[in-house]
Amino acid sequence: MRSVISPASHRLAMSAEVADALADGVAVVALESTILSHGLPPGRNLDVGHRLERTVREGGAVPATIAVLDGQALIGLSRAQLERVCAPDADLDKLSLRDLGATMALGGSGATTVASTASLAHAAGIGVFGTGGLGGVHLPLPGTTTTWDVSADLGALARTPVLVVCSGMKSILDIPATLEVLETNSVPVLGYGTDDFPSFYLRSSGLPVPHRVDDPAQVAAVVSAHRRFADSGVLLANPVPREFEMDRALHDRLLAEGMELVASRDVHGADVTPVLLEHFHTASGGVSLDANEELVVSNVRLAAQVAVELAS
Ligand code: PSU
Ligand code: MN
Repeated sequence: MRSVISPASHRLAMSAEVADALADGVAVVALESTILSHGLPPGRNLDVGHRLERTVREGGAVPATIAVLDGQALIGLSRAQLERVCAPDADLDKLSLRDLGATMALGGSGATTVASTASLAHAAGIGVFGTGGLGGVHLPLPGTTTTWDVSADLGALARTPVLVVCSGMKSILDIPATLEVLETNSVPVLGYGTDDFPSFYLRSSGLPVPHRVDDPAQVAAVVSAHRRFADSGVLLANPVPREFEMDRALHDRLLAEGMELVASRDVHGADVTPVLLEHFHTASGGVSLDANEELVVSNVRLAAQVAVELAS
């Protein structure tokens, strides 16, 4: 009997450029779309989207920005598709891995997080992914003692053999708890040129990384060695470039304000990060936006270098 709904794999649409690169063994770097649709303001997001793709190309790899549009998981966006994701009136949902199947089967659209981008990248045969920040274990909101808000990014990394290059996670999360969950799930955490785990806007969270690497060849060697024993992902933590690191006092003040805001407005779940980001961006007069853009560009540049190493 013919099935009515085609399997999800039939709805995976690769751009010709990405398909050719994968067929020819050319390095490919996956890029997520939530960072554009929910992490950066309209206008700025499209410029950053183009800049990230350009950065990957300059590094000798092919960019594959990933999103779901009209029920199709797109691996590599056309100019028009990238514009649609970044449009001020795009109104895209933020799709974590749990949302992918439903959105694809029901013909919906949305932007992909680290969890869903990594999963789609792996399904497409892409092993390297560059982004900004990872989701993690949330801190309990004021007035509560526990949280069940643990990002699906961690579960996806536990099961998906993809290298994720990021600048750690924001200090709005419980960073020690997040590192524990990564350890439980056998996800190696590498510090790039640092012994400290970074916290997005700041170069150090005050916590050490278990392993330090100092060049793309070392990263590629670790990924290859890890692959022989485990199917989990690898996290490469690359601190924000020194000249764009935020002032720690300003950072700490905005964080405290942001947490208050989230609690007072009764914001929950997937909306927490976008609301906090928006507060940082407006209240810092754009300083956090510059830091955000530059750290993602730096991560994507590094991702391209590692992808080239792995492809050679
Ligand atoms: N951290 C950021 N910027 C972001 C995100 C995280 O600094 O845009 C996005 C990423 O797409 C990440 C997702 O995968 O938020 C995690 O969301 P949640 O905590 O709801 O799982
Ligand atoms: Mn969450």
